[in-house]
Amino acid sequence: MTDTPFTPRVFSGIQPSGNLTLGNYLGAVRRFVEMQNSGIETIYCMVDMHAITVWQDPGDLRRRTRELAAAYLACGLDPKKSILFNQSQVPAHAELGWVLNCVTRLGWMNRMTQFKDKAGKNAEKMSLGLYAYPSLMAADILAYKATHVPVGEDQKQHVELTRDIANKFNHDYKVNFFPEPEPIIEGAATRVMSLRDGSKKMSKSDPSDMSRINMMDDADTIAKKIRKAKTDPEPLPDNLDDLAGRPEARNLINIYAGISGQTPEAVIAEVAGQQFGQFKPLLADLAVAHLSPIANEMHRLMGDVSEIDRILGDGANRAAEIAEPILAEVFDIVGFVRSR
Ligand code: AQP
Repeated sequence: MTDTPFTPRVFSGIQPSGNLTLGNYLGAVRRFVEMQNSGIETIYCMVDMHAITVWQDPGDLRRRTRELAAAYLACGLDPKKSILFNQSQVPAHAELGWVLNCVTRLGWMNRMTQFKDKAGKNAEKMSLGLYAYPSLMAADILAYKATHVPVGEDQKQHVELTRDIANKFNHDYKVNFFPEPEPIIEGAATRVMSLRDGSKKMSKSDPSDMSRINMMDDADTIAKKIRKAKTDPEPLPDNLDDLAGRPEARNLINIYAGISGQTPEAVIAEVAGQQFGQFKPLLADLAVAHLSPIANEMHRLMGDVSEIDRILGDGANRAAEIAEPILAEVFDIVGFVRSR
């Protein structure tokens, strides 16, 4: 992490828009846990307001928000060390979001690749919320003056936009109020790809369940998905350069490295010469051994949703205590009369 004149503070979030995937886990949640244990203040959110930028069945959204909270806890986030809450319960996100909508330039938003990917040819039919998503994400981060944002590779552009928005706010109002937060993109699996198509990101909302490993999948399902993962007929080489042009093979090596905590270089040296018939069972065993205890703990936690709601409520109170004075200062800076 680089030096910043602002007190280090970590913020990140995940949408409760589907089953948490192995991609979310390796790209984001594992980093969340590492940062929590590094002694910096950490704030982790279930960003339910982002989730509704595309249609969510209300009952599913409620269940998935609690499941995501259960996943955070089962993966090692500790509500005594980190602030855990769902975004809609802290109004400062939406309120700062509006102010930042008025700072953000349309030209910047038009360059956001995630909107283009998600909207495809149907941009006219997408919600205004989906288009404005990155400016609300900037508010999520800046409402806490967060300095570091652990994310997967796909979110890098949004964190860079947050830096532009912070910078323009500071410049327009002649203040040094917001930090320019840094994306923290680390580990062997910062972009886990679909198991069915090595050119597409593994995603909660992919229509094919076989494209991803869900954190609540049972051992047989994990093994089946890995067995059926798309690969090629060549054996594994002894170096990563020779995996160029073999995205599915590279993805499985990265997943193995991400789960085992090794580098992809070390993994390829270990499995050089193996056919996928040998390598896939090794990967399946590793994934099942690592993920099954997390899934079991998630199921246990989901047996008592009132306890999950209590943890989220407590987190929201603590988050609001930090965000409200920052928002009040923003109101003063922009010239809103605070009449009550
Ligand atoms: N495939 C991935 N590999 C590594 N990291 C990933 N992340 C997402 N997919 C991968 C990281 O997970 C965090 C949470 O993402 P999000 O829920 O805010 O939205 P997303 O990036 O759009 O993730 P999904 O799974 O693809 O969700 P949907 O399908 O709802 O859009 C982020 O840090 C992200 O980088």
